[in-house]
Amino acid sequence: MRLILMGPPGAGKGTQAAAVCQRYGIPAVSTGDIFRASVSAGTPLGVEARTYMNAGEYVPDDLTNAMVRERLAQPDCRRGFLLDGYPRTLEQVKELDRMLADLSVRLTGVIVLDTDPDALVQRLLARARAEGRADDTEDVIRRRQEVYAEQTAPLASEYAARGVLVSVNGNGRVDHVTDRVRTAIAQLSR
Ligand code: B4P
Repeated sequence: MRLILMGPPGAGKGTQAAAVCQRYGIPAVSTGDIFRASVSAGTPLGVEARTYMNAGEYVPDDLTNAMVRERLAQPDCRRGFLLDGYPRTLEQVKELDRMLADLSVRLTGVIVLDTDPDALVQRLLARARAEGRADDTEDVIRRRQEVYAEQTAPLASEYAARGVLVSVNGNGRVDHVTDRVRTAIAQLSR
């Protein structure tokens, strides 16, 4: 199983990735989580990524692609993986195509979480109150939504044209969304 989970900030990617990975026994490769861990550890990657993340901008493709290539080469990814938040640009799509070709594997499919825009902001503001993430302030949330619309939303058309995209309703209770994601995975695996 080799899946991509897409959706705007706050759509529930991280939340659903955890449920999928537990159920199917595959690792979640979350570029956001890896960047945050690098920032906390103060690595050179973290120092570079931090400025972009705190402004709501994407980390440059070359850094992000190199990090994912290294992660997908780890032994735990041999049986499959779920990419959470990657690819986010057309350049990342092209590089992921090359990585999969180099590993001689194919993508099972792409799931897009389609969530009401007002709910997205409310979720992220709630997370800001609970966790205090540096990029969950109202201005930065707005910028992240814009960057998603400009740079990432077009990726859905690209994967739809390849016939590997399923859109899932991301509204409502977490467990209800999880049920819909499972149905989508069953559809993609057929
Ligand atoms: P991410 O960590 O991917 O941040 P995100 O888009 O906000 O998604 P996240 O997974 O955290 O939130 P979720 O929707 O699950 O990226 C952060 C930054 O890293 C980016 O802005 C960028 O700078 C950088 N980055 C990452 N990947 C990159 C790439 N490929 N290229 C370049 N830069 C990259 O959940 C949000 C909240 O909603 C949570 O609090 C959750 O509990 C809640 N929630 C989820 N489902 C819900 C539901 N059904 N009902 C109510 N609440 C729900």
